[in-house]
Amino acid sequence: MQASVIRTTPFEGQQPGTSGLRKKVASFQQPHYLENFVQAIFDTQTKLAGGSLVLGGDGRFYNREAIQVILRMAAANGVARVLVGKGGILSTPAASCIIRKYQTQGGIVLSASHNPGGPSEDFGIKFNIDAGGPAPASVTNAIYQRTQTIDQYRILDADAVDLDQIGESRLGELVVQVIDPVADYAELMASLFDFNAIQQLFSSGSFRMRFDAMHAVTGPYAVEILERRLGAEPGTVMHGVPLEDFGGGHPDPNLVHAHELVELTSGAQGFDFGAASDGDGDRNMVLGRDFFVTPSDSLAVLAANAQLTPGYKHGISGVARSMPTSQAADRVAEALGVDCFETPTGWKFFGNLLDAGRITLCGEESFGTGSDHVREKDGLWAVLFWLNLIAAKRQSVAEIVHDHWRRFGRNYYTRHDYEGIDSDAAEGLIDHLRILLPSLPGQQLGGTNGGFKVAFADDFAYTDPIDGSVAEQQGIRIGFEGGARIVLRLSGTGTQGATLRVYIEQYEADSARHHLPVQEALAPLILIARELAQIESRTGRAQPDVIT
Ligand code: VG1
Ligand code: CO
Repeated sequence: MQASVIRTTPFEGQQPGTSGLRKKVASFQQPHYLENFVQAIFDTQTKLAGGSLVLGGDGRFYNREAIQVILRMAAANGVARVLVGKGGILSTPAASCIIRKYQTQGGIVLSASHNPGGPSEDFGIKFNIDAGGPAPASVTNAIYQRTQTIDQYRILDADAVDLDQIGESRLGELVVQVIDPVADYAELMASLFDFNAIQQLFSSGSFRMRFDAMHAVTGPYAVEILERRLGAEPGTVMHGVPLEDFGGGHPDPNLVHAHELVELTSGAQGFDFGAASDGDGDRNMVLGRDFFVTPSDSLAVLAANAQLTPGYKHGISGVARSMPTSQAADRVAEALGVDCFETPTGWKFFGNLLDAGRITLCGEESFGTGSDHVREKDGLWAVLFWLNLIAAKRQSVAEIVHDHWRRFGRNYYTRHDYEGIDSDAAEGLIDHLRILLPSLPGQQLGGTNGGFKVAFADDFAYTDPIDGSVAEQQGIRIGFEGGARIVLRLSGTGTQGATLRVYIEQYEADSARHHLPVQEALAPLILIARELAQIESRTGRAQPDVIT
């Protein structure tokens, strides 16, 4: 077997976004496109030569092809060992777990997360560092810089590796170790949560749940953990077989895309608990009977009750949330007397805080919750955390959240997404807001009676408290007296046009007012956001595409 050096030229736009490089499959299928990016990883992450690497993906279309290319390139670039998930499968949190457990020099995860899959849909690749988390900007920038000057890559001439047999084989000097993608992760979960209590909950017969894996990567993980280890009834896991196109669905666990689960948990006969995860297994949605837990509330509830689980019985050192995430967790942190950090969108910003022990839990409004057990958000972990709380408190999901609101107040919260809008129009909208920012503080918006007075308005910038790195222009924040907020930013994970995200939040201390329909409770602020940002005239959209 021989390594070839292939001449190549740079591609435009290989800049990783919020979470890796995501493009249409057709982009990745262009000759040299994937290879250039992978070579840029090997050229800049020099510890990989002679070291080990974790490799796997969410099973979407092009996953297996990409893995074969990366294995041959790893061999030609002097990587000593690659741990690859059987069938090419590794969820994002499992990849993080395995990087940490086996102390590899990093990992490559193939996923476009919640974006649809298939020949005409999306593919993605991201590099995770040796701590197990997504590469920080310093690393992704270096990789991107390299893609702009690359003129050759190295690849071994070899046959495809059998990804479906657990065990070791060789590709030139490289040892390819096909591993069980679930075992290490399941063991970690068993060490954090009270599996006996959850088992009893299932065997009591009075608690029934469904987990919707959305034909994405968590199917095998959920079947092993929920059905085999915890004894949930067979069939608890729906859509449990990973498919290359996710069965034609959109593997995004929210009220729109997981509507089947919403229906199953509705009405008097509905299931007590419903949960779903996304394409790569790092997101979670939690439902009770006739009850939706907003991800922001979920983070706050987990923080307030963490000591009820074995893994967090000593309490939490601190909590962090992404900037657009509601301030519900801030109130819990204050009550617990621990720090609460506000970071830009994207999991990479939690890494330093977790490594430094400054936080134990962290989360994002986008159905992401996690802790210091790995360095990624973790969908199934959040579901197990909720099951542990339900078992420990012997309360329903709705009761747990209502109690929480009574104690801390309720942060009404919604996100409105305008998808696939014209990129120039989207940039123009944000530029217009940037110009408005200095004039906003002190203004009364939404009418003088019952209106909202602007307390601050800025374009969010973050200085990492550990390494001092600065991230600017991370979203428009308009804060009002009393804690209400409007946040607007453009998505960094889409592959077509632009997506405008509008996040709206309002605090309500009075428990007599905790039961309003969310969109109704937030209607005045929603109107303010639409008018201030001139959404309809600039984007041509009268309504958002997705409301969560
Ligand atoms: C979105 C979410 C963000 C999340 C990111 C990756 O990014 O808003 O909170 O970290 O997806 O999640 P954006 O830039 O489109 O708003 V995943 O599950 O796609 O890895
Ligand atoms: Co994801």
